[in-house]
Amino acid sequence: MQLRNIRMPLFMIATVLFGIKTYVVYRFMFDLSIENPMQELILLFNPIASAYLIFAISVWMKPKNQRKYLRWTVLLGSFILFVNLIFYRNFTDFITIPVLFQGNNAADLTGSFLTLLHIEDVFIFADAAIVWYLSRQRFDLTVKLPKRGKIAATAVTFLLLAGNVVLAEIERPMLFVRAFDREYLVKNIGIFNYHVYDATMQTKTRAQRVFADGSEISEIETYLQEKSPDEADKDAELYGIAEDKNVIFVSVESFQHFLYDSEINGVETTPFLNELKESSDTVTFENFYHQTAQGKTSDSEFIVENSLYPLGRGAVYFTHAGNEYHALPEILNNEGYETSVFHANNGSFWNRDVMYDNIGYDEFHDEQSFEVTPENSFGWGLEDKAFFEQSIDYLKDQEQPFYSKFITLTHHFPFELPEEKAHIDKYDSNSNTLNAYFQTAKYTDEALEQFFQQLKDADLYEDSIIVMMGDHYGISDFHNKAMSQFLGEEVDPFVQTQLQRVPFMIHIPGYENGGVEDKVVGQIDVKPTLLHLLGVDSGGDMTFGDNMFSEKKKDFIALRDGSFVTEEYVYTSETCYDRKTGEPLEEGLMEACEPVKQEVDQELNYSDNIIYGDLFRFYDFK
Ligand code: GP9
Ligand code: MN
Repeated sequence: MQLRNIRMPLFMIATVLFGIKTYVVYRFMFDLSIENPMQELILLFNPIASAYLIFAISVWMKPKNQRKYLRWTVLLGSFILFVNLIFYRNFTDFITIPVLFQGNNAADLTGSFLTLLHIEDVFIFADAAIVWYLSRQRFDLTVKLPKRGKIAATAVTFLLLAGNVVLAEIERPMLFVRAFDREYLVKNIGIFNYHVYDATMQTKTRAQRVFADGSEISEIETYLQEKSPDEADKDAELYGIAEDKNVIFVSVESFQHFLYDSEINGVETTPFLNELKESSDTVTFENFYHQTAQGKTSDSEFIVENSLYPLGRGAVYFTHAGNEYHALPEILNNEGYETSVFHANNGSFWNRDVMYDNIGYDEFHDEQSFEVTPENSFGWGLEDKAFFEQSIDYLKDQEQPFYSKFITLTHHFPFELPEEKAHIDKYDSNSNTLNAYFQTAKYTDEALEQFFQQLKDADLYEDSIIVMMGDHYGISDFHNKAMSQFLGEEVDPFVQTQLQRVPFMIHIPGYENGGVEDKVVGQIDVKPTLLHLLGVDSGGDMTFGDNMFSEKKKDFIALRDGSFVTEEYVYTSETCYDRKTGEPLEEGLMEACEPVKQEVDQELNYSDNIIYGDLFRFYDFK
């Protein structure tokens, strides 16, 4: 066929090519779970509807402008898809506007970026190339419709959109109201409409602060008072055990619980942490969940410092760094502690410099405080061993007691390590990420062991307690196939939720009653727990978490996507599982999760309201 015999108008060609391309990308390049034929139909329908919506506007334009408009919109659309795919490969998530404005983070991601590029990505731009080519030929593929034709073409847009909304509503009622899960949104309305939705959310949440007044905070205060154990358990064994001691808090990058006791070819990944877990001077929580969302490390910091939930979109450290908080460093400053953070990355990454200042840290030792050379850095920067070693002098100079947070970096995606520094084999699976994961984990385990020794050598160890926590997952569900191979069981939504467990260990030199605790706890509980250990009364605080040692602790841990874990159940992907067996409850028993589910939604909502409305500005902490 001769190209000039093409009879289809260019805007229709663009619609078909772009629509089908987008479907193929959703279906085969993203990892969206398609559970039934209806979802499959919607997945095919929505890209065509969106493509038509965008390209049919061109019928109102002059031929020359039509060509220009179509060329550039196909290219822009392809680019949006491409950027989302790259982001998805790293985070199994879609871009939101707040994330987009974390520009300096994106710049620092360049190292990971190349690993995230795949050769087949050129396919995403194939339709743009074709449209571009056709629009530059001498034969004219633009349309000149009479007014009625234009109106008819536009009317089709609305029909398609309505069709999409109806299908989505049948498949997932109240999709927009319950939109915790971006994947559901993208599957149902497509990535482009999703971005429009996200922009609307952005405007709405901005307005929320302006219209907030003090009235909401008292309702939340009442809820929290009813829910949480009111008084500090002053008789509890560990109450005040850390009083006047230094607290060294180590946020261990990307460390997941499954690393404990794991082996590759007979070599333990985390021999040091395994040994600590067994020793009586350490309390280890084996059912401790991270609760982070798009803000990753910064979300984990936010949760620990405030015992509030992170936001569902963006990183609070960026979006609400100017809010009023009642954070851990500020409380500890008032108790006479010197407070500091050590992290060998850009001070502005995750907007830390601004947020740390706001929440009361006395000192922030960022990359500038360290000697970073080609020999001691790779991947994301200064390696953990050098990081700890160089921190010791600063630590010695601090006034005691101090509260110091260390954030490690080496065990970060893409988990790169020079060969001579790897003391364990790579795993062997189809995921390079999982394969490499054990090597950097072992490296960090060694770095922690050295750090303990350095603290002893510096005479700091005896007077300190050392808390270690994994910040969030390192292996996203993108690697489920390899993960299933490693675990020897299929990673279903239940297992996926259990994989969100990260280490949490409290090491108390000289203590003899430690051991492994199996209570369900999470990052939200860290602040009240630390205050308990330090003997600081947190009665007047507003926290969504509880002291982990309290008998009256709330019985659920909410994850940011609305999933939750209780002693009995795990609720995720709209299914209630028996936590002990991992089996979904039978039809009819599903309601077992319902009351907790309502509470979880309520609680996440309250926490969001505090942040969006900056409600602590109306509250007097005692
Ligand atoms: C960056 C480091 C890693 O400074 O904390 O951040 P992450 O990508 O894990 O959020
Ligand atoms: Mn992290």
